[in-house]
Amino acid sequence: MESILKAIKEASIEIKQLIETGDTGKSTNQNSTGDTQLKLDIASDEIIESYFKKLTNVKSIVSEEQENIIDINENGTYLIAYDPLDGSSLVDVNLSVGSIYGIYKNDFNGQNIVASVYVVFGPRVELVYCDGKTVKMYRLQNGSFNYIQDIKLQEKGKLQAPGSTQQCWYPYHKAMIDGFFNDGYRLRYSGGMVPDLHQILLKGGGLFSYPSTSDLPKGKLRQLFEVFPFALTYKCAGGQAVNGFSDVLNIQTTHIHDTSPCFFGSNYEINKVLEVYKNNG
Ligand code: FDP
Repeated sequence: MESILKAIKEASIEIKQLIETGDTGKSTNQNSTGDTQLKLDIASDEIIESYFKKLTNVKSIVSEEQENIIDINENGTYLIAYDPLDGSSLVDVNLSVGSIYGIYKNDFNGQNIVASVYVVFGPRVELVYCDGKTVKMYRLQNGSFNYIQDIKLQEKGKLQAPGSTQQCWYPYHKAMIDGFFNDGYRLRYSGGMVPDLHQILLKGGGLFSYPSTSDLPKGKLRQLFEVFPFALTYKCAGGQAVNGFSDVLNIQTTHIHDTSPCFFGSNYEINKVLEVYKNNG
């Protein structure tokens, strides 16, 4: 695992430079979910792939930007699913973006995720590593990632980040979100999953939701690259991650680009979600 972490750190330093100086324009390609790829998406993907291809303990990798799994070493132990530059359309307005990595054993499935990493590229570059037990944050300072703190959620927070558009929310979901606001929760939604979830983790708690909607009944966020890595992180930080009804890591993935409704948060908010969805979903 050390070598994977080292590769992610080195790739992140290159991606930071790319974000600072690279072309934020669109490419002519689409990824498998139909999003037009930005030149930054493709370039970040190439950087990460080149680092992972050098590792003997990696069996295969799959990127959100690519159609298929790439096999690397038949005898490798780890399978890595990654989103090279999540929220890349925010770079041109100079908001924070991030990379997300899920590290699996045996196959790409929620039950088999063993570690996760995300990197936030904001005013500072921070890397959060979850080894399946604890959640540790590192900050890029003078060219190296230094340990800053362990991350632990409180039982209840004060923030909420509600994804998608109200037009497409089901009435019970809207009532739940309104209920949190009526209880004094503050809106914190940048449109970048990585900084939005990072904020809730560092401010002690709250709720990030990307539900099933009338236009996207299976949600928008991808299980392997986005949902499962953050689910592991939130669970190990003392919170929960659910699909509305149960632990999101118990979902069976049938295709590498499958999506799922998802809710990440501290215990109080997630228990409320489970209660509302049990009675309505
Ligand atoms: P984006 O499409 O800009 O890449 O990964 C998808 C994502 O961003 C997340 O980072 C973000 O949380 C979400 O989509 C935002 O979607 P909505 O605008 O539908 O809320």
